[in-house]
Amino acid sequence: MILNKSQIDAHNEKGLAKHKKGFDYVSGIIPDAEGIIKKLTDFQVAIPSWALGSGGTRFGRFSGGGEPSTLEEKIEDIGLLHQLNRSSGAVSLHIPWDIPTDAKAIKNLAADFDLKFDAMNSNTFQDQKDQKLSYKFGSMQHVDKGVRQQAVDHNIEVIKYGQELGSTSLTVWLADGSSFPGQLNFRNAFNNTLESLQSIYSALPDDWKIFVEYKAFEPNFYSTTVGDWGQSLLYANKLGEKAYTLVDLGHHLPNANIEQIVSLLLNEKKLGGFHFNDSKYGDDDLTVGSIKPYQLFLIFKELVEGMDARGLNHATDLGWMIDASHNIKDPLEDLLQSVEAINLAYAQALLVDSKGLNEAQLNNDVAGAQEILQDAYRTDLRPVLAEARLRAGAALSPLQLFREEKIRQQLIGKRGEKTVATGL
Ligand code: RM4
Ligand code: MN
Ligand code: MN
Repeated sequence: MILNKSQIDAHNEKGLAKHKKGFDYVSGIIPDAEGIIKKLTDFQVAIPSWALGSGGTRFGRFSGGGEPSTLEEKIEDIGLLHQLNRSSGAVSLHIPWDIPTDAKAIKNLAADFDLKFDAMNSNTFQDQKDQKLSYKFGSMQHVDKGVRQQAVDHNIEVIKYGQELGSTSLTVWLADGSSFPGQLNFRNAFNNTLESLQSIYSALPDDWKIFVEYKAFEPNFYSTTVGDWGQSLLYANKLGEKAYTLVDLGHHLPNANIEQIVSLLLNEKKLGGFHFNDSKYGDDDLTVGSIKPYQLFLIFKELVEGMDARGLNHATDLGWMIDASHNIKDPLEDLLQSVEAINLAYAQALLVDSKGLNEAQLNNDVAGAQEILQDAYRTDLRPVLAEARLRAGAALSPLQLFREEKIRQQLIGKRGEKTVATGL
């Protein structure tokens, strides 16, 4: 599915007068709308190949129809998203859910849609059909060296796929841990995992990064071997300078101060990448910004401040990915909403009066500091986002255009009601 330029233009034409009023107003009251537009245009969020179909829970899965059943179709869907918002210019692949059997053809297809390949994701949390040894009791932590080696080999294979596609990072998320007290020797599990990660690290190409993702619980419910940012940071520090921590917003215990974690990881030069989603309870993988938009803004405020303090490029120096699951929404609509929420929080963070905030902090002006943050958060920057899209040739309202053009109905017509995408 691909839209014609004329379809986008017609949609934009219809909304232009109203948009212009909103944009003129907001660009008149904020200091640097042009600067924000420039940064938004550069900022791209990778779409995970495993999130283009309906997700599910262990109780059931309700397919919405028209789901992509091949990697090619998934890339087409991401291409469509990118056409609609010009902010989703990258793909993040999960192996073996999405093996690029003909890497050259896949790379060319992605390039046709102006898409790059972001971090590659390995999978040692499920047993595959023809797999020799089981991950039931873990992968890199396993008491059996053979299982650990199998997990290492898989990750090295994932790196190879990534090299063929032009990716430069590997994300490792482990389900390793234990479900009952006494099941595991914590120190041995940690040391086995470290040793396995070291073997992968030594196979990592020079220009690659490895991201160690942590998660508090699930599927194991008593302990997790990379359970929090402290453990991830331990691994990353021991591995070396190409190793970083990856923060997935849904992987903390309730009420964790994620913005503080982000700030300190940046300070330690160890924040590598991000998985965006939102949650009420645990790893809910809901639409970004749907539950705690203020928290998302506070996280971006720390990201912007921390990256600026170190002279990092916002768009390229960290890996930005969505990691969500769509159980009841149309996956493409859900992803459009997530990208919009990310861009909005980013723009709000760029608006923060950092000089004023610094002064307020130095003067212990607590109320003043809050005013500065909330002033940025409560300024409606949606017209600035829309203006950035308009200038980039995307849609003023991507979701509306998706509906106007009846894209899901067309996809169902093409692919059928019963297709099922690989992934969660
Ligand atoms: C995990 C974690 C990983 C993702 C898998 C599918 O909870 O978030 O990043 O690859 O789910
Ligand atoms: Mn994740
Ligand atoms: Mn997760």
